[in-house]
Amino acid sequence: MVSKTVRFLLLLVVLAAFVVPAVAQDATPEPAMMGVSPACADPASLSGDVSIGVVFGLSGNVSVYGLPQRDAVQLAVDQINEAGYLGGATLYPVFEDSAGDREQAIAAVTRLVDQGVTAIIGPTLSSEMTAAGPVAQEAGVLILGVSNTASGLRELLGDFYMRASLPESAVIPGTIAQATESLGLTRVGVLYGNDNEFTVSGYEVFVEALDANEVEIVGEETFATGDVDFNAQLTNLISQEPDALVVSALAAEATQIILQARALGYTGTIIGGNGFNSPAVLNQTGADSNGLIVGGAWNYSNPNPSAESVGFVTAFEEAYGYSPDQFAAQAYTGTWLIAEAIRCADSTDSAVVRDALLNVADFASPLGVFGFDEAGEPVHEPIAQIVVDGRFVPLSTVEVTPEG
Ligand code: 1QQ
Repeated sequence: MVSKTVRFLLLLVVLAAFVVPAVAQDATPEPAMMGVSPACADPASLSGDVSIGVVFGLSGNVSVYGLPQRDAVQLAVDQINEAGYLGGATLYPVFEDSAGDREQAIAAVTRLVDQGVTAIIGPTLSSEMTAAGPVAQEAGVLILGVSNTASGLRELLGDFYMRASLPESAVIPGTIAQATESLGLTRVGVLYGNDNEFTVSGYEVFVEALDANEVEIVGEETFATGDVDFNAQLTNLISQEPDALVVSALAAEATQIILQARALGYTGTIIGGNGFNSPAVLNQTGADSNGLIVGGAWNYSNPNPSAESVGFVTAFEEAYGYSPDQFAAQAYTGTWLIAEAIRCADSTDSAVVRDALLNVADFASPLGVFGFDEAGEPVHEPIAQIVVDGRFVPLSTVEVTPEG
């Protein structure tokens, strides 16, 4: 005989079976941590510390990118080790500061290679990577860019170079097409830094994209890294009454260009390259950056974030008390990619890990579903963004007018 109480409990259990899934579906999705790849079993051969080098610009102007990158790598490492993702081994990051400087990047990568690290993440800038990448290539050590966006780096550096960061050539064409359509651009002025691999490459990609969209370039001006006065160049460009200013610059120069263009009375649209992608640029320019259009690999306000993006944001904010930016999302993803490759390789041999990384496909990440093409370049969806009230939001979610 089943007692009345037991029957009531059974009824509750049966009801719960129907009710719980319905509630779970309606609730905000649980923040997901990056998952174990079904492609690879638990690694059997790994043990002890698996060292990886991490080279970012942690001081000087470039630190607006490097500090969030460092925090993101540390968060990923903590999660990877907590999850026992490398089986019996612990991922051990060795951090180095390259300060945005080519020579310091070479010195940092040389130290890490000499220590026998399995892989290196960074350095931050394409200019640093162009200088330091050959050291890793020569030594046969996998070096993974997580913020390099200049074109052709793998062709230039060799097959131990890979990146988790979409090159500008994968981001800018869509941004220019979308901006051209929503703003009706026909004539623009172009300004770029002519002494840096990233700013020059970004400029070339902009020119090609503008050409493809039949937007006329009514003036071109240049500057050098470290310049602080852009009034002459901006005055020339603004006198042409362009529909937009298109700028390829790193954060320090980007900030001054925005402020000085507005001070000269320019109220039109500014379209920036990846260097503009830092919240620091927006904080330092305030209302002057409203209407700024920048393509990116990740956006905090994406209306349809992946579960991994939600999980990443939650964990990052909890750990550090500030919100992650695109550079943090890429560095976090890159660290998980390295862990995935070491796990799947079940080896700390850099060449074996490099081959495993090339094979990573359909990897669920905060950047979206991530993989590599035949050329070893990263593949995932980019996102065009516009600055509204001091924050980057997806351009597709905003009605824009030529005056921003
Ligand atoms: C590069 C970049 C910079 C903006 C990274 C911070 O894209 O140097 O390639």
